[in-house]
Amino acid sequence: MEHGAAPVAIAKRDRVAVITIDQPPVNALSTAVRAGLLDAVRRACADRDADALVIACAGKTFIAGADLAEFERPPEAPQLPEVTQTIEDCAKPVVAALFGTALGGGFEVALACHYRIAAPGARVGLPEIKLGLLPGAGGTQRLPRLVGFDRALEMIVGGEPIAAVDALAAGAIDEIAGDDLVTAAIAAARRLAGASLPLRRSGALPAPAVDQELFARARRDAARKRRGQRAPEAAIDALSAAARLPFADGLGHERALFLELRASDEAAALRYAFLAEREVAKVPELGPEVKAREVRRAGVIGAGTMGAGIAMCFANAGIPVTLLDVDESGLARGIESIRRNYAASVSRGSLAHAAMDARVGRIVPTLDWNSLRDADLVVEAAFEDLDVKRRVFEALDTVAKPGAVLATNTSYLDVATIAGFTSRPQDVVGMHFFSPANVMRLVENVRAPATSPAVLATAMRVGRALGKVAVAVAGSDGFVGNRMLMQRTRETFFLLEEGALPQDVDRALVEFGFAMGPFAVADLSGLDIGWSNRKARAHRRPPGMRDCNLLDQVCERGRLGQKTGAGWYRYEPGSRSPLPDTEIEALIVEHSHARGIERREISAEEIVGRCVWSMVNEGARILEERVAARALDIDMVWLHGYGFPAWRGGPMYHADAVGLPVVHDAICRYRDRFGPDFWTPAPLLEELARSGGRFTRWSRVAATVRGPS
Ligand code: 3H9
Repeated sequence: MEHGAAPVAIAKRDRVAVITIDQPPVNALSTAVRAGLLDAVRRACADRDADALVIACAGKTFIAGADLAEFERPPEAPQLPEVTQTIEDCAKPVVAALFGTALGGGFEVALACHYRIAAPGARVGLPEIKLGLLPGAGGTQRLPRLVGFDRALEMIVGGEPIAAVDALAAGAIDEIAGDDLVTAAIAAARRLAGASLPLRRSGALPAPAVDQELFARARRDAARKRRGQRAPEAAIDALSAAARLPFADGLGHERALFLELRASDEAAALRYAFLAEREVAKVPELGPEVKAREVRRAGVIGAGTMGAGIAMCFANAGIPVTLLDVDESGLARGIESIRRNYAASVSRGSLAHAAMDARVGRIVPTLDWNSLRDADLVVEAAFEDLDVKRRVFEALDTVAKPGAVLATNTSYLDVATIAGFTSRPQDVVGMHFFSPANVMRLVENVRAPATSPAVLATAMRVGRALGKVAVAVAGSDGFVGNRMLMQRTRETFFLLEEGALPQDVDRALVEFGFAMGPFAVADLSGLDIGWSNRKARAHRRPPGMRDCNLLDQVCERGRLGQKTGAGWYRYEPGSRSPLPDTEIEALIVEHSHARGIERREISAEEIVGRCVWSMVNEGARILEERVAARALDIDMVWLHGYGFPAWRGGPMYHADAVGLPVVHDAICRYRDRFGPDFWTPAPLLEELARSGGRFTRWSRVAATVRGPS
């Protein structure tokens, strides 16, 4: 084998130069790969003993895109557009052999080839938008010439990869290979070399005719669905340039937009979010010596909405699960809701009938505690009451096999107390799923002081196996997510009594980037949850501390949210659209009056500042108290469990980006105005603001999880 600049090699088979990229883990296009590929293509083009070229990859995937690690530096030569243009201009046929995930710059390399052949399981796509970018090596110009503008818009602005069969049907690839991809690619290359037809160069194809209204519609959609982000609009601009301009000019336009986005705050935040999603799985205190336990069978206790959703997660991941309830009709309702849920996916076309049957078949309903004997992990999702938890864990302790992981889905109760109901606290861990559990990606894995490292490691691995973003946290009231949420919720109520209305608060936070405002979300999930939580904590409120009881007043009127047709908003029958309600306005105004508060105009800036900085201040305490090990753990909780806009990175990243001195000053101003009870800056925030530090760069020597393994 003849080697180009490492990590790209050329081998000759049947007078075809097979260029193989070998850059683990995903063959990303680092500077070395781009240089090696460019050199290899040039040499193979000039090689008299080669009639054609194949571009292939070693490892588990074709090139998965540009190397994200290089984005913190200015672009280095050779840049990808030069590589793709050299490929397209090659006088000999160039065939791309695609497998795994050919994404971003990787798929752009393939689009510049003269022929694309894919393994049956391959997926291809241009997901740059998810990183705040657009395809920057000809993707916006070549793809529409192959598949049309409708499809190109869908793939580039949507960013979802598509399966090889769909890519073939759309015209994005030319062939699906049988068994041996590289052999099939060589055969295709030989065929093209032997044919007298001119090579099909994507860039030389005419741009299909398109109605400009398509782009106008796409802009309107993007403004609605991806509010506040620049990348979708830029991608649509680049695509519309493909319709208007000659190919070379379109490329120039695309490149200028790409470079603008590459340097944007939005792209930096999304890159952080991408890498943090991977980093979060690597718990600092779990060294390589800690081995997770095998989980082949699971159990779930409680067939309510939460338990049924958790059982579905196991079934979806191929893990058989026993679903136990103590009440026969409750169990039947749970199973019925599972069936309904799956049937809805089948009718939407997102799940095959056979897959539904297989999943339902993995869930075994039972009323008998002994059925949990074989489970390697049991998740308790019973009623949120310490006495109920006691009964469940005492019973579980008598039936679960030795070494089984016993998890509680509690959202507020103390995991250590629950662990104390068993004779094996080292095996008890919190696994806090979010509702609906089969949809929401977040799981907070809560370690109590006695939880063994192997048990935490098992919860982390199971979370990942279920397709979740699992975040390791320590026991604390509300863990990470709800503890920070309590701060924000308090401020939203204070804002109401000071002068805002629910729609003002919601609008400001939606403008900030949340998918929904907090009052609309509360109506959706039901106000009674927050109400009972509030009642349960009433005794903890120090006398004389400011408290707003508007939630009690709304709930006492029977307004419990969408399910009762009214909550913070009103709802027309059969509709889920929140409508501002004069009754609520009157109630709030009356409340302010009764408390002697003079209502005032409150700016969106103040609403966002008080909501977000109160969370960040609590986040700083969460770090100090080691409830979360890193700022990225907190950010992942908020991105995946609470709809914090990914393009702002997460609350802690966002605070860093705004500047900690600015955040600290804002909190001090609120303290001067509203008093120190809720607005004393956390010591860690003070220290970092003073020293020029950042939450996302801050770390301490990791604590180790105590207890036997
Ligand atoms: C682009 O291409 C712009 C162009 O238009 C440029 C034009 C000029 N770079 O996800 P996994 C690492 S933008 C560097 O756990 P999976 C990842 O961090 C890019 N590293 O595996 C992890 O590292 P570690 C467009 C990368 O099997 C390891 O690989 N491309 C990159 O579940 C395994 O990753 C994309 O947006 C990268 N590009 O999923 C694709 N990608 O082991 C982004 C991954 O240290 N990548 N790593 O934790 C993905 O979607 C998934 O990683 C992929 C594999 C589907 C490929």
